[in-house]
Order: sequence, then structure tokens, then C-alpha cells
Amino acid sequence: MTESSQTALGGNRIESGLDVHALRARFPILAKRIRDNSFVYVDNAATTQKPQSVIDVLNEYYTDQNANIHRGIHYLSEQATEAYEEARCRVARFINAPSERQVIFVRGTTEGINLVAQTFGRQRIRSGDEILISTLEHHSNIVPWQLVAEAQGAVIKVIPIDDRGVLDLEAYRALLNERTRIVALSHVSNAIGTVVPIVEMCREAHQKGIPVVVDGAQSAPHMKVDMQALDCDFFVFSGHKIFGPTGIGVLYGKDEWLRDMPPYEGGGGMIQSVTFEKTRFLEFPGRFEAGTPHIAGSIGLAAALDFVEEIGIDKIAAYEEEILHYATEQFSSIDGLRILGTAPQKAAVLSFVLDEAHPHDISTFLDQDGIAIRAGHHCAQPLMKRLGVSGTARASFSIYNTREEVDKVADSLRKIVRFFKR
Ligand code: 7TS
Repeated sequence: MTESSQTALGGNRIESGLDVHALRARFPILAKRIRDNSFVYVDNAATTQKPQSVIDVLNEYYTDQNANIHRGIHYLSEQATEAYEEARCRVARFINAPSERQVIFVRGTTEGINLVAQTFGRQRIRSGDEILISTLEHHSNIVPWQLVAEAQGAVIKVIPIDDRGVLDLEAYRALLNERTRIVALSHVSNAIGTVVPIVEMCREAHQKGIPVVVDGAQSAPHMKVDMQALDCDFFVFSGHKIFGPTGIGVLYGKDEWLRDMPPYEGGGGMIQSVTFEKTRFLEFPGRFEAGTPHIAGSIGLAAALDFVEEIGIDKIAAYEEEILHYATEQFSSIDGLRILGTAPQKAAVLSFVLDEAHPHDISTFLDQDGIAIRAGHHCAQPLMKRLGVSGTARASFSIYNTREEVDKVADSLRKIVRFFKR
């Protein structure tokens, strides 16, 4: 998130130095036509599209390398094992983890949070303890904690937000107490885009000896996430939201916690020795990766991170902020449109409602023009309730979205307003 959004946008070659049209050409799906319209994909918070380089490595892996890992003593198995472990190192460099051993491959953010909740959470939380989350959370950072709370007799506490969608840090401080055993926060809200001051919040929790779990599903694709700078205890993100494949994600954890955490799932690949009487487990990360993992997915994710680093995460952040600024301006001029989420620190997520039309109607209308947005509660029902709506329409932008696309969405929205006003 930079401050460059105040500057005027000059064509698509904007001041963040990106040639967006050249970049778009690397995403084959963007050339698609939908219902005889050019395809406008602004549902990037749900999942991003994939560049050719990611598609190619998946293809190459299955064409040329496929074998199971960590077991076969044969040529391809060794190659596949090496590629999988190299992908782990690639992720560690991307998030600046002190060691690649702290990178655990999971299916995605949801599985990563469940893993932490069911291992670390169950180990740590006892009857009467408190788990602190925020109003902004996605269901996948609420429900896993409710499951633990129910099993252990603990209580969920919630940090409130103001009407702009900004966390109330005074309330946060007041909620941190000797019963708080875990803080679990989303770094960026998927529904309204608020960027949460994680560094500050980690520091305050740590002053009271409380570990912090960060849901980075919406931050890793859009801003630098440096584990040593954030100093969080766990961090989770999904490959598919950062130009990588579905079914692969990352759980990072601090060494001091991972060392003593019990396994999440049992099976092959996570044991040192098994007898019917007693099983000895591997150290981490192997201990948490039972069964055959998504080998191709990890390699695809590494290629996606190469892509992000080639563009530069700071340039991505600057460009997306400009697009958000432009879209906010354009959408604000539409009669009867109200934007939800106006935090000063925001990612490129624009949630809105129209006086005339239900969010689902908005998305159905936009779809007729080849525009993909998301409508509904965005898996954040408690947040919707706080905002006083049952759902919103949401345009979420990525590096390949252009000003022309924003204009198309705005034109389509104006058509909807006219249609319902008739
Ligand atoms: N946390 C946040 C903040 C998210 O945005 C999402 C997915 C998840 C967790 C779950 O990620 P998964 O990869 O395990 O499914 N968010 C969205 C969304 O906004 N629209 O579709 C999925």
C-alpha cells in the first residue's frame, strides 16, 4: 500500500511503471469472450487467474516429472521430491521465514487455520479461556475457533469495528487480558478491504505473552508479507489467490510453537516409525504433511511467486491502489450506490449496494455484459450484520485489471440503475 493513489492515471501505462496490456497477455483466460462481450474479471478476492508460466509448470510436471515424493528411490521420485522441497524454499524466501522448515504445505487458508486450531489451539486452550478474533473475519477464521472453543469450554471474544470498517484498537487493548490465549486476525478483509495493523497488534498481544494467528489470504497477494517484520506466530495463505493453483496453501509458524505441536492428521509421510503399540512422528514440517501432498500444486505455487517477484510486490500494491482509487471515484458517481468499507488503509476490494437492486441481481445483470463480480455475504455473515446488510456486490481487482474495465463495470451499473428506475 503506497501513497501513489493520489496521482492521475495516464492510460494503462500508469506511473507505477506497469505495462498492463503486456501483462494481460500472459493470462490466456483474459482473452476469453463471455456472452459476446470481452471478459471482465473482477472477482479476484475469490480467486485470481493464472499466468501461462504457472499453467506451463503444471503441464510440465505431469508430462515429464510425475512421481510420488519422499519414498521412491528412483530417478523421477528424487526429482519430484527435490522440486517439492525447492518449492518450500521458494515460499520461505517469499515470506522471509527464518527457515524453510517453518513452511508447511496445506490445501489452503481454511485447512491452515483448522490445523492451528486443532493442534496448537486444543493444546493451549482450556475451560474459561478466551480466543480473540475481529468483526472482519472470514468464516474460516471464525468457525475453526468456535469448534475448539466448544470442545474446550472456551469463549470467543470479538474486536469491534467503526462504521468505516476500521478495527477499534482501544477496544482491542481492553479485550487483551490474562484469559486471552490466542488472537486470530485477518490481515486484510475479503469483504470490505480493510487493512489491519498487524505489526502493532502483534506487538501488543506479545507484550501480554499472547500468540497471534494471521489469516493472510487477502494480504499475501497484494502487499509484502515478511514474517520477521510482522512477527506473527502463525500466518496462512492460499495459492489460488496469488496466481497459483487451487488446493495448495501455506502455513507458516514460529519454531518455538511448531516444535511441540501434536500432529493434525495421521498417516504416511509424517512418521519416523510405527508399531501397533507406539508411533513416533517426524519433526516439522513433515509431521504436519500426512499423505501424498499436492506436489504439482507446490511447484505451481513456486512459479506463481516467481511471477509476483518478477513484477514486484510493491509495484503490484501501487498499481492496485491506483485502480481502487479510480474505481472508488467512478462508482461513487453512480446514483444510489453506497460503498461499504471506507477505511483509510484499504486493499483493492470495492463492496457496494444499490438502492434499487439486490446484490445477486447486480451480479446477474453484470454477468450479461461479461463481467464477473461476487455478490452475497462473502463468507463474512457477522460483518454483514454489523454493516446492516445481508450482503453486498463486490468488485475485487488485481494487477491485470484496467481503467477501461472499471469504466465498463461502472457503465453496466448505470444501466442497472436506469433499468430499475423505469
Ligand atoms: N480468509 C480470507 C480472508 C479469505 O478471503 C478466504 C477466501 C479464506 C480465508 C478462505 O480461503 P480458502 O482458499 O481456504 O477458501 N475468500 C473468498 C472470497 O472472498 N470469495 O471467495 C473466497
